[in-house]
Amino acid sequence: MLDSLRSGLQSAVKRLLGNDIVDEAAIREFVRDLQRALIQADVNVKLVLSVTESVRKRALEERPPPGLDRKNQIVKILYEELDKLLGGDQELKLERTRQSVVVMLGIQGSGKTTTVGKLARFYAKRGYKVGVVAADTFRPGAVTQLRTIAGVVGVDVYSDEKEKDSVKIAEAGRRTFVEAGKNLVIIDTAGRHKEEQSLLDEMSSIYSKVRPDLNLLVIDGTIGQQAFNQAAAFHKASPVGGIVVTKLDGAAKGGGALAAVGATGSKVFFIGTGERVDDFEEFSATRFVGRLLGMGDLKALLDMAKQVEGGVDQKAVQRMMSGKLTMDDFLLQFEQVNKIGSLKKILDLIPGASGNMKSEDLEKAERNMRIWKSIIQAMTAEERAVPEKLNAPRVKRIAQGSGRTEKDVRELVARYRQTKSMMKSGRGREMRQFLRRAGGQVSGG
Ligand SMILES: Nc1nc2c(ncn2[C@@H]2O[C@H](COP(=O)(O)OP(=O)(O)OP(=O)(O)O)[C@@H](O)[C@H]2O)c(=O)[nH]1
Ligand SMILES: [Mg+2]
Repeated sequence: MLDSLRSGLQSAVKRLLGNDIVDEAAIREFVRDLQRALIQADVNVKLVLSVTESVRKRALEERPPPGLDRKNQIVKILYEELDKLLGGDQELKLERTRQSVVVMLGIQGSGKTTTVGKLARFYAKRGYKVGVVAADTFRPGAVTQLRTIAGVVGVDVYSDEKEKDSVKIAEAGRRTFVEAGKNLVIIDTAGRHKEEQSLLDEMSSIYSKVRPDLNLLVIDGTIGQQAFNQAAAFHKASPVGGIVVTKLDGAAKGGGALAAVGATGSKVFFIGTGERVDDFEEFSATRFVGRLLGMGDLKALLDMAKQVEGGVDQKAVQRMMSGKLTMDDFLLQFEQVNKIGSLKKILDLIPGASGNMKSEDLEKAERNMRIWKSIIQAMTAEERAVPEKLNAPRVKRIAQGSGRTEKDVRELVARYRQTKSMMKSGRGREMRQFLRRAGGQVSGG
């Protein structure tokens, strides 16, 4: 996805990091590389200039915080500015305890009907009872298309092919599904062009009659910076509560579309990355930029640096860097993670893991963390210091003492071993570098 933008940004960063000293000339060159990459992705020129000017100014003026060198500081600045350009982090809140109604808007072919299916799948998987309404009376075969997609996803469809008034269908569909106890009703509408006043009128009437919780605008990512005008025009006709940018798979101009939408102040909640119902992701600018820059770990590192500043146990750091790891160190790592708020940031430190975490996995990881903590607390001081001593009878005793199963205990031991060998191997390099910086004067590793 967005391969050319990614490679453009990454080569700019690589060139910056390759400089021995970062002086004004190096920063100027970096800014020019950035401009080239962003303009190629069809980001609006004014936006490009404003974002790169901020990067340049901050790179020259700001001093790196303790634990971060100048080059990494500049990458961090880029990260923050791109994150801001794309609108930061936001999540769509459709409570499962309520009955939410969503109306899809968007011009012909933007991907509304496909997105109805993707959204239905997304929420059905999370336990929502979803119903979709075929209120497109404009396109021949629209009902059949929606029925096919709904069949794949396994959600109910409301349609009425004798009724020609889309507003009436939308109203009736909404009523039917609300009465049936659905907690998410998604209404598919006709493709409409902003010039076609009759269709804009239809959209306003659907909005005023149906009173949806959310008007979700679908924009084709291949149109690039044009997305700005499209989003603005729709918003004028009917209040847009959120945006889905589709076709970001292979869309060279996708970056431009995302930036343009960010500039309208509307929130991008989801992106479409292919034709299949699963080619769909929640959009988080922070994660997205991390992926673009190929360093999903950066934010986690920065957060950790902030958290542990001044509060590092030097001895523990030294032990960990030498490849020795007691259960207490292991627990300390967990607690560090707890303080930061989520295990995700640690996982992001591991190259290849960034951005791939599903929230189910995350919940599982956090649950494990609670279990392991109680297990470690049931160990003796000796067992914590030398976990190699954990034989079968000890495992049994610890399981009983902590109220967990022996399997849980064995899992913890296995995970401890893995972590320990990771600390020693190349994959632990980021972690060791981080620890070294956080630990200041500590050497080795
Ligand atoms: N590659 C790719 N294709 C997509 C994506 N989303 C939709 N499409 C394709 O775009 C085309 C149009 O999608 P539809 O969902 O029918 O668009 P629509 O907005 O409902 O169109 P109208 O009902 O005519 O207004 C279809 O061929 C979809 O398969 C996406 O994220 N990636
Ligand atoms: Mg359609």
